[in-house]
Amino acid sequence: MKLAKFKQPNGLVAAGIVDGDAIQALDLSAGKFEALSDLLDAKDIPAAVDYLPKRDPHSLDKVQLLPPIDRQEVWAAGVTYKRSQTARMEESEAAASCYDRVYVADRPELFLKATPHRVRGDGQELRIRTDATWNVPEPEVTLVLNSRMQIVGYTIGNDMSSRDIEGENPLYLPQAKVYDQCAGLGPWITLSTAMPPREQMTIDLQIDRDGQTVFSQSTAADQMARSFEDLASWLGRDNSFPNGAFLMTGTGIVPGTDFTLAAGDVVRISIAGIGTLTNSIVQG
Ligand code: DO4
Ligand code: MG
Repeated sequence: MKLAKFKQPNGLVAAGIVDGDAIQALDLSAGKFEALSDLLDAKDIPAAVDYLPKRDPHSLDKVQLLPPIDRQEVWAAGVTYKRSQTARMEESEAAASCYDRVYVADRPELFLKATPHRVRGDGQELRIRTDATWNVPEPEVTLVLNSRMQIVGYTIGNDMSSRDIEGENPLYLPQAKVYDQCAGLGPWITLSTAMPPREQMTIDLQIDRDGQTVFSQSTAADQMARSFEDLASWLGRDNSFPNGAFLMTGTGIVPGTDFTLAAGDVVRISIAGIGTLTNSIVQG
């Protein structure tokens, strides 16, 4: 089952259920849910969705999808794949030992990535900072957590990163990672029960510039050095999430040192079991 947020042709925002090429708005109020995040907190989400009245279906290409977030914080894990460890160590000699140590440490790197207004969904623009010169998208399997820190679904995340700022000094990480339009989420949430096993969760990144593909690479979630459950349980230590949370689980794909994103680029991230998140890039 896939759940989304979208703008209906009448302009009103709704939560919806995606089936093939169609999306149907759900009447959340019939279940006393105020928002999609409340539905994601239900004890039995498929049963709750079955119970809700549904409106006439719309063709997906006729509606504007929105990021499937309401009030949740977006957190991110770092250096969970070997490729991320080596790329960060190349970026900064001074911080190399931090990345080396966190890759094998029990405690993961976790950081607050975005609040809802900084997030964009499928078909919307993501930004590179005006004061950054070396920027990359980071394609990440993203956990959808309820308020009990259970993994109820998965979506695609793009953890946009300014490598020159992060590489200059690790204390600049929040500025390299958190700014307006810094996070992509979507196109929707696939409930955990409908996801393939982790070893079949392939992750593909493609970047197009002026109609040509300038970068493409694939990995799979089973290349990750940690489990999803381990990351979720670290995030929930002494930390409460009354509205649930999104947790980006780290990137296994980092383009080489000679690559930087440019305004006008189109970034496509596909994850098996979810779909494709497409965003064009703007600067300033
Ligand atoms: O420590 C820097 C951030 C790492 C990160 O975002 C990742 O590995 O995905
Ligand atoms: Mg990342």
